[in-house]
Amino acid sequence: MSGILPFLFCCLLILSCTNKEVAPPAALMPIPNESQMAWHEMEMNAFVHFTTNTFTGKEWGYGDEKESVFNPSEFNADQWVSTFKETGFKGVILTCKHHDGFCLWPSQFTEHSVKNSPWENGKGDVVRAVSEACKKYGLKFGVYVSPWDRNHKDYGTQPYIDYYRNQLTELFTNYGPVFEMWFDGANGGDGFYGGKREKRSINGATYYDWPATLELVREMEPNIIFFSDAGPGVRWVGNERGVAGETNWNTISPDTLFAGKAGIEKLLNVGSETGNRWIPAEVDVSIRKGWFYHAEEDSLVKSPEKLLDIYLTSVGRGSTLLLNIPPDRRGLIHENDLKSLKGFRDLLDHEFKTNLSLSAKVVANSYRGNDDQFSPSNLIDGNNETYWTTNDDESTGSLEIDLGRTIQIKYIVLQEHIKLGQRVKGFTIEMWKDNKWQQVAAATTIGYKRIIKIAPEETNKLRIKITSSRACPILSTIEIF
Ligand code: FUL
Repeated sequence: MSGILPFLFCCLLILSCTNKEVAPPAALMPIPNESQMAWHEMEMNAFVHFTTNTFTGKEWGYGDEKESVFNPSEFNADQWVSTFKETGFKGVILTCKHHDGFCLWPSQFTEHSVKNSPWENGKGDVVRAVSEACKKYGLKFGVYVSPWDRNHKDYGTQPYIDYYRNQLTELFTNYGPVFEMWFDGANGGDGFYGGKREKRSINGATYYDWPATLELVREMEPNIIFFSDAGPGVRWVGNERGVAGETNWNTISPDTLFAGKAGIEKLLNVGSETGNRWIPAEVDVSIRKGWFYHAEEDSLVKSPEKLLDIYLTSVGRGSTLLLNIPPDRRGLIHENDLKSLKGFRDLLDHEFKTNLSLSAKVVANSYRGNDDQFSPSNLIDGNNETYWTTNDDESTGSLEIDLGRTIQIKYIVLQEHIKLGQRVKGFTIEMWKDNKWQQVAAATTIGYKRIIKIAPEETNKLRIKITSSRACPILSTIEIF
């Protein structure tokens, strides 16, 4: 009896030593919250600018437009949303109210809305129609409600803030769920203001008391993502050309940022490696020259090739694309825009048709604790939840991908496992050519997704070197097209 217990204890000790679990890396803070993570995964959303401007030919209505001008002849939200669905968009953000103050829903707090327009005898509701079409086609619904209101008599004083909050309550209680809310940076200036026709300036840092407004909305929609120049959910990318920074950190320190602050475009475009908050950049850009439909821009709709370029400088740089597609005076997406969108979808399907990494083999110079749960094969298993990573004391790594045959390559897609933080600061891509490794690309950040386009080349082997990382690199995906 006396010898058995020590013997069992030794067995247990040996077992626990040989089966020792290798722990995953600790998160490198800050990290995305669940809503932000879902937002990253959406990749492409549609933006819809539609209001009296569509009928007056303006981009910024003064606020004195008669409600009677709003009169789409063939309004059909199903046509919009089904088109977005077919093109691959996952959400829609609608200008429920632009700077002119005209409301696309029959708000009880103003006369300046669809209820006083001839459209559907004042019984129409664009917000309702779009939110319902989103439910029907399985897209998420978001709202743009301009804080600047050139129509409202009280703009610039506290009663307007109360009005704005009443409208948010109306929208969020009647039209949800809402996944994202847009606060525009354009704020204050001249306008109608109930007939005063004057210039009103506000202090962008204090006037709106954003913390209280965000709190009010969060009570109604706890998981909402707030877009503004500085977040707090997602930030503006700093331009309206569709271009995220070649270096693009999802992190930034927003302490001194606020909507409309001048001179922060470059910072918003690139983010900040040591930023203390996760506030990724959203890339808003219009398929046309303007944000609203103008017949004279019918020939200026961006081509499918241009849209693919924009895709590569937005989604391909770790951001989410918010592409504006403005309906015309009929209340339909114009034929030229439809054609471009369809061409864009066809191009995406053509360029990213067969992922060659699914049938490849990948080896790494090292992987965490030699434990299979962190092995490089996770990079090509088609599962974003599994990943390759190294030991904590390593901040570089080398991955060799054997394609098994010589084939032409044009795109390499990399993804970091950002749930544990954004880490990679630099990487290179090499190809095996003429019996040696030849570098074909060098870049900085990866983030949620990085797409590297190269001049099409034939090869049978690729090497990806992580040359610099803030902590041990964690990659979930390599795709090759
Ligand atoms: C800007 C606005 O002033 C434009 O009219 C448009 O809505 C764009 C998305 O944001 O700041």
